[in-house]
Amino acid sequence: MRRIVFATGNKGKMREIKEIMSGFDIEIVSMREAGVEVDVEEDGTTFMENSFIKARAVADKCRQAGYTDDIVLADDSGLVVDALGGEPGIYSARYLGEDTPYSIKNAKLIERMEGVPEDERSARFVCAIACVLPDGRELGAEETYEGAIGYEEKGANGFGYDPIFYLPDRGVYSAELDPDEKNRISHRGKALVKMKEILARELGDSGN
Ligand code: ITT
Repeated sequence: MRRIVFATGNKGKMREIKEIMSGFDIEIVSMREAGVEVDVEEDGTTFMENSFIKARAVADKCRQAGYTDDIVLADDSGLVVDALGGEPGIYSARYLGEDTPYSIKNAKLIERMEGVPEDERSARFVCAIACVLPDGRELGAEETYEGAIGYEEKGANGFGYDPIFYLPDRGVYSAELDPDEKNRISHRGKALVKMKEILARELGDSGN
């Protein structure tokens, strides 16, 4: 049976990816579950470039391991804060150090936003999904999740920067949303649905 190998080592992302793709009738495994884990240097200059760097590296590893029929997907994502010139952007995972707890990264961002007025606190999560098909064809999809940087950490759901990502229209923080609700409106949820549609067209079936 054809399966999708997801080129991510991030547990929060993988949990969401499995939730979002639970309605897709195809087996989804992480690169760890597939035994094709790689740690590549993400030296691209955009989310999409980095996403393809990860997807190609894992696709190569899959082919070497004899998995010639696997579809490989990767997610490169991050938080873009307008008042900080787009930081942390593609460096979101590496911001203040890869292993630094998010409580510290989040506190630092709130501190850097001190004095920034309400209407200049806009921010967005960006998610670029890269796909490498068994025949080498490459497909990409990118989406955003719009919000603002809040004044405190709130909520226990999600991961990473969700506790400081405020949704002005809803009056809640992203980490306060039910997982299903976040997945319905998030950068990752929307980019994966878009990729599903692209894949269905490319593979010439319903994608289900
Ligand atoms: P992989 O490369 O193995 O997938 P990573 O954590 O290094 O894992 P990225 O380079 O794409 O992944 O970095 C994305 C970072 O952006 C992630 O570690 C979070 O800090 C942040 N991020 C992305 N999506 C998020 C979301 O939905 N909620 C909160 N933070 C998010």
